[in-house]
Amino acid sequence: MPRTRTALIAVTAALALAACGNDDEPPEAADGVLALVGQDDLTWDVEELEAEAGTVEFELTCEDGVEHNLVIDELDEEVAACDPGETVTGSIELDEGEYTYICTVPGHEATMRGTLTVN
Ligand SMILES: [Cu+2]
Repeated sequence: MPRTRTALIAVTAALALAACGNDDEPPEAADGVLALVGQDDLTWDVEELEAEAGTVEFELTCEDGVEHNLVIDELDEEVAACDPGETVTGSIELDEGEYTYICTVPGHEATMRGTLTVN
């Protein structure tokens, strides 16, 4: 029954592709939530973010290899911290202004710096 086998392979390939597609897309920001990924090469996936003043919510994801945290440098306040492979959420009250978000895990800060503009 070569025909049946071909159909099965096609379905499996489609499923595999769908799974890959999800991994490759940047995380979608749900309503007003800023999604940020701490990558294994000690960089952020996004280095510029914008938010409205008030309660700013973050979704922080660590890639599989390294732990990270998210600190608003100007306020010296940690918003969230994730273990490898974990996604966590956190929020912070921010007034209008420009902030720098960093990871303070030793050795990360030099390359993990992004700018958050709050309007
Ligand atoms: Cu880090």
